[in-house]
Amino acid sequence: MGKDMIPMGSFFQKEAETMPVEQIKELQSKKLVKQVKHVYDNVEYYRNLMNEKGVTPDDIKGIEDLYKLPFLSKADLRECYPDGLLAVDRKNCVRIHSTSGTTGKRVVAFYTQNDIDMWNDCTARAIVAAGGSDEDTLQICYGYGLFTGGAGIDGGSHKVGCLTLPMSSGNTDRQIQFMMDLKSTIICCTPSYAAYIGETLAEKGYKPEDNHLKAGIFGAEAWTEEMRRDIEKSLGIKAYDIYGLTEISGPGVAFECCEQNGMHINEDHFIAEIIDPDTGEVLPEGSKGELVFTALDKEAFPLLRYRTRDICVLTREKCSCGRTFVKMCKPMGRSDDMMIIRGVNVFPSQIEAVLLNEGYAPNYQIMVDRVKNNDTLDVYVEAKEGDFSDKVKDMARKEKKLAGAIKAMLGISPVVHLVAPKSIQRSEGKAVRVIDKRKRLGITI
Ligand code: DLL
Repeated sequence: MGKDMIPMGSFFQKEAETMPVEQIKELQSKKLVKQVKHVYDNVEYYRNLMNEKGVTPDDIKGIEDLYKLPFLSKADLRECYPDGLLAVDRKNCVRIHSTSGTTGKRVVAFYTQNDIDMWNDCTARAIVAAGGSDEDTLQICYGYGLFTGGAGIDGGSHKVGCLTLPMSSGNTDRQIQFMMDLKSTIICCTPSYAAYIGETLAEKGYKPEDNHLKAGIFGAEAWTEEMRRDIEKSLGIKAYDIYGLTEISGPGVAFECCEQNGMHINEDHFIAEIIDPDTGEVLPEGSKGELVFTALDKEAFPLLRYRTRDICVLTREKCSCGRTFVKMCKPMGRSDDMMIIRGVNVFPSQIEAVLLNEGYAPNYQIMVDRVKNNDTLDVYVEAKEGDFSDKVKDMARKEKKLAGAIKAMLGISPVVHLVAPKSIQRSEGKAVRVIDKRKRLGITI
């Protein structure tokens, strides 16, 4: 069974995507002035931050003044939970999405219909850049629901006119059956799930050329070039990276083109900056630092200078695809302690909160690894005095209960190991709470 060639050089919105850089900057300046006024007038929290810094909307005449604005961080978003940063009437909002958050406080992002349209344009651009068109059958195995992956790609797929298979995540046998029977040509999921599907196909005796896939759009977690090669080989496809975060909309803030060497940021909608994570100083293009986004068109949840905590480099070199948007490299790590495990954002403090809640002392260690392309999460916790009984069944029951409580908080299941009191090494400095063995594979988030 042959595979169709991917038509290259297509754009979803050519005029915007190939706009000369000077024009992009002019457009950003114009939008920024308007957006700052919108936020100042409608978001009391940010107005107060601006007032504290002594900045008014009149001080912002264009992108050259961006540095004057205060940053927003995840801590601000938590403080404003659930709707303290909402800039429009609730009746004008049509959707929310949310990330997992520490100690139960999630980040809740609101969207108006215009926000959804703009976001869908972004994911449509990513699909077309990966060779997608209305000839394609696009299988979405990102989770649908509060997570932005499923709904975000779905909206773009409809805009492009693909036949959309809204599979959501999991149930690999069904994914494979639909992929084969409905002749999916593009698959969208986390890279680790793509690798797992590839392995499962091989186990079932399928060769890469037996499926109809030509491309995959993978993101939401870190992946390496080696992983890209493995996935491309096992599925017989071209694998493209896609980046985004709930706070700024979702997938599609940036996406890869045929060059497959960095993601174009949709600069007509978002301004990207790189800052020194310690000092907040804006760094020149090409420097490694923390990625900061300003959303120029969002109505409901318009974040200005949001610190992503993702460490990365921006480059603006001429790209053979014709797009003029600046490129971000694959995120190289984080400036906070967030981990992404099976596509879910996890903070050690969330696990600690559960342990304390269940009456355990905060003596624990979290071990993360990737085995056969699946992330594993093991939590070692010191049993309470008197907990240690000879009855293995009792211990297993307690471990299961703790694992259930952690799953309820994170949405993913850990394996809990109760260990002898005082057996977890005490540290004289900062406790080493997390051992992330995925680093040996080059995975840094
Ligand atoms: O992960 C949105 C998304 C869905 C992106 C589907 C791509 C595909 P959050 O759950 O809010 O949103 O997590 C955002 O995930 O700050 C990065 O640390 C990480 N991340 C997202 N995409 C990539 C990627 C979605 N391509 C956080 N490579 C971000 C590495 C990524 N890390």
